[in-house]
Amino acid sequence: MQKEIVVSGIRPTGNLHLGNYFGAMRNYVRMQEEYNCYFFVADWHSLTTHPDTKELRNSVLDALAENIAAGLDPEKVCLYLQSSIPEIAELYLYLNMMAYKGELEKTATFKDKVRLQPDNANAGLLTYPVLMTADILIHRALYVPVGKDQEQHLEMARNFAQRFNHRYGELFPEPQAFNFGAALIKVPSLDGAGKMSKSENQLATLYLADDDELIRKKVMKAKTDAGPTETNSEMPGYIQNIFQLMSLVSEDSTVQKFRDDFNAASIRYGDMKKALAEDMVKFITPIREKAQAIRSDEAYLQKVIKYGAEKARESARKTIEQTRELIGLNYF
Ligand code: AQP
Repeated sequence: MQKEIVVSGIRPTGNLHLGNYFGAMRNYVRMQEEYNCYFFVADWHSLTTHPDTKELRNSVLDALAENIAAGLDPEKVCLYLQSSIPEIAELYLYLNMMAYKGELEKTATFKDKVRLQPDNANAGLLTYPVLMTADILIHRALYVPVGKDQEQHLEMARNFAQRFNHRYGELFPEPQAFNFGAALIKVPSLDGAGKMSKSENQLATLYLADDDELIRKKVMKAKTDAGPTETNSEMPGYIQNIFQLMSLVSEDSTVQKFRDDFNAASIRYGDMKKALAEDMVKFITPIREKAQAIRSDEAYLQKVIKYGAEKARESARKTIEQTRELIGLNYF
């Protein structure tokens, strides 16, 4: 039986963090045996917000190393760079003819980014969901393992796929966000405001490259309060976040102990944060150390990039040929 096709990407805009790990990378690793997986580093996408490319090469290699350290096997999945596949840019061009200014302007991430960079509201930022659709459709993927922040983009990708199929003929499946049937994940930042992110909220984000002391420092600074004064109180959002983070890396019994303490109004947040910090250190340290070792072998990473580009282009070429055929751009 043919394996179902999966695509997902990560922007090389900084060090990868726990949000990237639990929203995306963990599923990449879980899917690599059962699915036909294409995972990429989205270097074109990073240019929409990071026009200065001095750090780009480093960030691309870091992202590759961190993904491999997290368990991705470049022999099992196709691991490549977005800019290695010119066919994606061609598909992006066709899809742009089916994307309307009004719907793009309404996209939440576009509005957010324009607020953050009012002097650089470029067309690439506006058409980000179109390029993301091209990334997915170029391999005709059905599943896209992503975090909750990408839900709206996936809905747009389905719309664009439908429009293409309707206008030129059936070619693309309608891609679905994927988390093994569970709700998509949003890993909250430690200050209780928003999600962990590569370039915003850095002191409230735990990066896979953070050293043990920095992890402890960040966790101990997480927002708490004096604790509940009555049993079975309602839990404030920022405390729920700490429980959510704990449930990602700690034993169930540890989470339950602090939940019981909270309900008994006897919780000591200092103790809870100390336990969380130690479990975070235990979780992040092996990934960080492995990533450092892989990152120091540039020759190996170059090989991964080259091998990935060859495999990804083979699949992309087939899609572009059929796309041109359906549109009527087949002159010889
Ligand atoms: N906090 C998060 N929780 C769950 N999933 C998350 N993802 C990102 N943050 C969280 C998922 O990681 C994948 C890669 O997304 P990205 O490259 O867009 O990551 P980012 O950290 O949000 O980085 P940006 O957009 O590059 O952020 P800034 O603006 O900080 O520079 C996706 O599957 C995403 O869902």
